[in-house]
Parts: sequence; structure tokens; C-alpha cells
Amino acid sequence: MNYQSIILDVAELSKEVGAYLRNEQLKIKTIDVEKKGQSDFVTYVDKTAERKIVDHLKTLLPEAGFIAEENSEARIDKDLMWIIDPLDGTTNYIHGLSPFAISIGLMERGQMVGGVVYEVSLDECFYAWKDGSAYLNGQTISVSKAPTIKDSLLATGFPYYDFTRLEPFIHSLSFFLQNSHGVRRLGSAASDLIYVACGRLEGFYEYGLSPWDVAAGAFIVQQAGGKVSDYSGGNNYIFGREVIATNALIHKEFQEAVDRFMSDRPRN
Ligand code: 2AM
Ligand code: CA
Repeated sequence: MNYQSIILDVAELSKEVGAYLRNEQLKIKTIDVEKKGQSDFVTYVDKTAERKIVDHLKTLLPEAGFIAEENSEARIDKDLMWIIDPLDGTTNYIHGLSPFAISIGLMERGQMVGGVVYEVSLDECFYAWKDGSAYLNGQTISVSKAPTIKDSLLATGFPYYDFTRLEPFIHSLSFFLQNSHGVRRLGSAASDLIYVACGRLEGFYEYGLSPWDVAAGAFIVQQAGGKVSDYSGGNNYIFGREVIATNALIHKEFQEAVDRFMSDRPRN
């Protein structure tokens, strides 16, 4: 299979759908300002964007199945699976903030073989395919060379539904705030991941995420020379609801620090 031509096609698709999202965002100010009105509107935008993506991908690769946030297509497991978030960073989108992104990953028999994350507000399209490099708008990207956490700018996501781990999370945050260049909360996991891939951030961790928030961005990090794992250092980061992504150099130090705070295992 020619992964390169498939992913370049998906990159163009993401820009077309991104233009739709940008255009619809302008209407938010003019629709019902009541919260419910806004979120219903965004649900409509999410669903429409996903429909546009799925319809195109069905023609591009008829044999592939889908795991998509808005469930436009029933999940039927196939050798090839698209993993799609039509709008990552919905809260930013509603509030007129950036970043927000479209995330589309391609998995083949359980292994990622391609990914596209289009950050719409800055018109930045990040993509990578199996055996290739990682790119931002046609230029090769790579992770940063910072060697330790204390030289690093980090990012995370604040818990929004699973508050059972809030306390250990706050302790981890307190530690990283005091031992790094700082910690950002951008509000779009796909964007956090691509910012690690291109060297703007050294490390990112978050729990409670879904496969569509992580799959494409994590693959782009790896193709840009970075490392991705779950909190215990294993590979269950797409479906396992916890992810750590780094520039590789700080991975062991960062993963062990996150795990020390977040795991239920007794501490030394
Ligand atoms: P979403 O915008 O596609 O929902 C931010 O912490 C990450 O968590 C984002 O990637 C966001 O993806 C996801 N998320 C899901 N539900 C959320 C919510 N209710 N509030 C904030 N982030 C949410
Ligand atoms: Ca979403």
C-alpha cells in the first residue's frame, strides 16, 4: 500500500474540512448565546465535519473500517481502521480560543501506519506515514533536544470527568510546576502531541483520553523521533486512556515521575 499518497490525500481533506470548521466558528457569536444552544450547534458541526471526512475516506480506502468520535459509521473491525476526531478542542472552539484540530489516524492490524493532525486556527497541517518522516506544512519536523525535565516545557490536560485521580494529578502538577520551564494546558490533546513532535514542547501527559484524541498525534510524535507510552512505560496508550509523549530524551525521567504520582503502587 502507498501510505504516502494516502496520507497526503488525507492532509488535503483535513484542510478542506478545517475550512468548514473555521467558517462555522464565525457563526457561534451570532447564534443563541445560551450554553445549550452553543453546544447543540457544535454537535451539529462535529457531526457534519465527521460525515465529510468519513464519506471521503470510504472512497479513498473502501476496505477500511472506522473508530470515530461521533460514530458516523458503525465500528466493524477490519485490518485497516481509521481513527477520527473531527474536532479536538471543542471547548476552545466554542470559546473562540485556539488550538483546535482535526485528527485522523490509520491503523493496520493494530499498528499505526499514518496520521494527520490539522490545527485549524494556525493553518498548520502535521502528518506522517509508516517508514517516512514527520512533516508540518511540507517541512520535516523533529522533537526537541532538551535532555532533562528541568530544561523542558510540559503540557497536560486537566481531568474533566474522572475526578477519582484528581488528587494525585494535582500533586504531579505541583511537582512539574516547580521542576520544569512550566506546564501548559492547551485544551486539545491532538495539538499537545503535535507540539511535542515539532519541538515546541518536550513532554505531555494526560489521562481519560479516547483513541481518537491520541492515535494520529502519537504516531506523528514517534515519526518525528519522540517516544510515546502509557503511564507505566508500556504500549497501551491508544486504548488505555493514559498517554505520555516526549522528545525521547526525557522519557524515562518523565514517565517515572508521572507514574510515581499517578500509580496506585506503593511509593518508595
Ligand atoms: P474534545 O475536544 O475532542 O472533546 C483536553 O483535555 C482533551 O480532552 C481534548 O483533547 C478534548 O477532546 C478531550 N475532552 C473530551 N471531553 C472533554 C470535556 N468535557 N472537557 C474538556 N476536554 C474534553
Ligand atoms: Ca472531539
